[in-house]
Amino acid sequence: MNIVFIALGSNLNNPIYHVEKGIRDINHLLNTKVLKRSSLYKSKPIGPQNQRDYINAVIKIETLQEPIELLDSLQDIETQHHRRKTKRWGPRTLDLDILIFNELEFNHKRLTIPHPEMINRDFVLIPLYEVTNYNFMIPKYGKLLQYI
Ligand code: ROI
Repeated sequence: MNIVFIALGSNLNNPIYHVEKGIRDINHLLNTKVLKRSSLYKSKPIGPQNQRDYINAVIKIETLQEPIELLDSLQDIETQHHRRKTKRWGPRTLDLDILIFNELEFNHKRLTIPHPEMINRDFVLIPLYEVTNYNFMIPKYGKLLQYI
């Protein structure tokens, strides 16, 4: 079984609905189960400010899917939520990012694991702290972030 952390974010058309439905959609993926979820967090947009506040959450899942397979599954869910590829850092109905995948370091043109920006984003780290009780490891940062 793979243990994976995923960040969810939305700031369009009832963002709470999209994040909650996104969690249920992930739980329904083949060979995948949501083990734990964070609360919902509301935050100001990082990046361009002329967009609405975001709702963010992080979940912990177990899955038999491999990284690119899981990426395809998550992109299918984003598409079902009418995610449109607009401008970079623009508003979105649902954004699903793979943060950590076991202890894997993975570099592929479509996907980098651990997520290269996660360490800079409070809207990812704070829900991740909640889900893990501060007890997690980001592979390329060794155990520096394993607090307890
Ligand atoms: N800002 C916040 N607060 N939450 C997000 O999920 C989010 N996602 C993004 C950018 C545009 C970087 N800003 C964000 O993709």
